[in-house]
Amino acid sequence: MSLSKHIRTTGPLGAAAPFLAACEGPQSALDPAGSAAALIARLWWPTLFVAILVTLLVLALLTVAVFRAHRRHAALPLNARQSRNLVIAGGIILPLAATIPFALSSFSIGRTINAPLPDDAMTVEVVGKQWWWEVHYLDEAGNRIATTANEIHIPAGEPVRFLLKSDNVIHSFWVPNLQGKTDMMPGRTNVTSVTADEPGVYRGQCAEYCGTQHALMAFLLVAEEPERFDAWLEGQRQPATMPETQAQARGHDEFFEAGCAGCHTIRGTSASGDLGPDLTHIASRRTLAGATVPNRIGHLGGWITDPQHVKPGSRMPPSELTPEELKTLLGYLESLE
Ligand code: HEC
Ligand SMILES: [Cu+2]
Repeated sequence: MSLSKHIRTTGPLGAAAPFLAACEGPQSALDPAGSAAALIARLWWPTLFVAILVTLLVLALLTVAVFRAHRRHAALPLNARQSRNLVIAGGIILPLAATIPFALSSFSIGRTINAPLPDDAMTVEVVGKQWWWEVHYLDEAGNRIATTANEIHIPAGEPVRFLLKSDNVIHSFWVPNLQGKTDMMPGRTNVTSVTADEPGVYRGQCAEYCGTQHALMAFLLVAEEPERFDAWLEGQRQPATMPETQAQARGHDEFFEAGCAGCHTIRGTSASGDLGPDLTHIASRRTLAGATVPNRIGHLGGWITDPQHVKPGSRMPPSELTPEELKTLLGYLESLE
C-alpha cells in the first residue's frame, strides 16, 4: 500500500503529503506492505492526530495564562465550583477520553497481530548475532534444513512464523513495513509472524542497542512468488557447488589456508566454523555484513581485506593476502551461488 493513498484517506493530512512522501520506502512503518503493519499504521495516524490536537490545546491555554498573568488585578473569571468542574473535565475526563480508545485499540491490535499461526505455517528461526543475523529454515518437525545469513526469503501472501533467539545480548527483530518489533532475548524464544501481501524487498533493522555496530545490523527480507521462493529454498538446502575450474580449486584451498574455515561454514566442504555467517551460498546474497554493503566483488574484496574498515569492531579480523591470493579466493566465493 502506498503512503499517499493512506494520507488521502486521512483528510486533514492531505496538505502535508509532499513532506510525508519521505515516509515511504523499504524501511518505513508508515508504508505498510502487510496486514500487521497496516493495523499498526492505522493506529499510528489517529494517535499522531490527537497528539497534535492536545499539543495545540495546551499551547493555547499556556498562551492565555501567560497574557492573563500580566493583568494583575483581573478578577478570577470562574467561581470555585466552575473551576473545580474545569479541573475535572480538563484534568480527568479529557485525558481519559483521549487515551482510553488508544489503549483499547492498541490492546486489540496487539492480540490480532500476535495471534498464533496454524501449526503447518512455515517456520524460520533467526538468531541475533553481534552484528548480523543467522537464519535457519525449519521443516515441520523443527529440524534445520537450510542456513543463511542477513537475507530472509518468504513466500508472498503466506503467514510465516519467526522463532527469534539470541546467544549473546538482547536484539530486536524489526521489519517496519511488515510487522512491529519483537525482542530477541538470550535464553528465550520469542515468536512473531510476518505476512507480506505482495512480492518486494524490505529492510529490517535491529531495534535494540546491542553494541558498537548495532546501527549496521540490518537485513533484507525478500518476499517473492511462492514458486520462486520454493526454488530459492531448494537451492539454499543444497551443499555448495564444487570448484569447477583450477582457479576455483585454488580459491577453495586458499579459504582454508587463510583461516576462513575456522569461523565460516561452507556446507559440502570441511569448513564448519560457526563464529561467522554460513557462506555456502554467499554469491546468491544481495548484501554483505548485515546489509552494510552490496554484495559486489569490489565490496567483497574490501570486506575480506579489512572488515574493520567497513564495520569497525566487527568480529572478523583483517587478512594478509597477496593480490593473487585474494583474487583466487574471490573467484571461488563468487562461484558459491
Ligand atoms: C575470527 C572469525 C572469522 C574469520 C577468521 C573470518 N571471518 Fe568472515 N566473518 C566473521 C564474522 C563474525 C562475520 C560477520 C560480521 C558482521 O557482519 O558483523 C563475517 C562475515 C563475513 C562475510 C560476509 C557474510 C555475509 O553474509 O554478510 C564474508 C563474505 C566473510 N566473512 C568471508 C571471510 C573470508 C573469505 C575469510 C578468510 C579470509 C573470513 N571471512 C575469515 C568471522 C570471521
Ligand atoms: Cu542488535
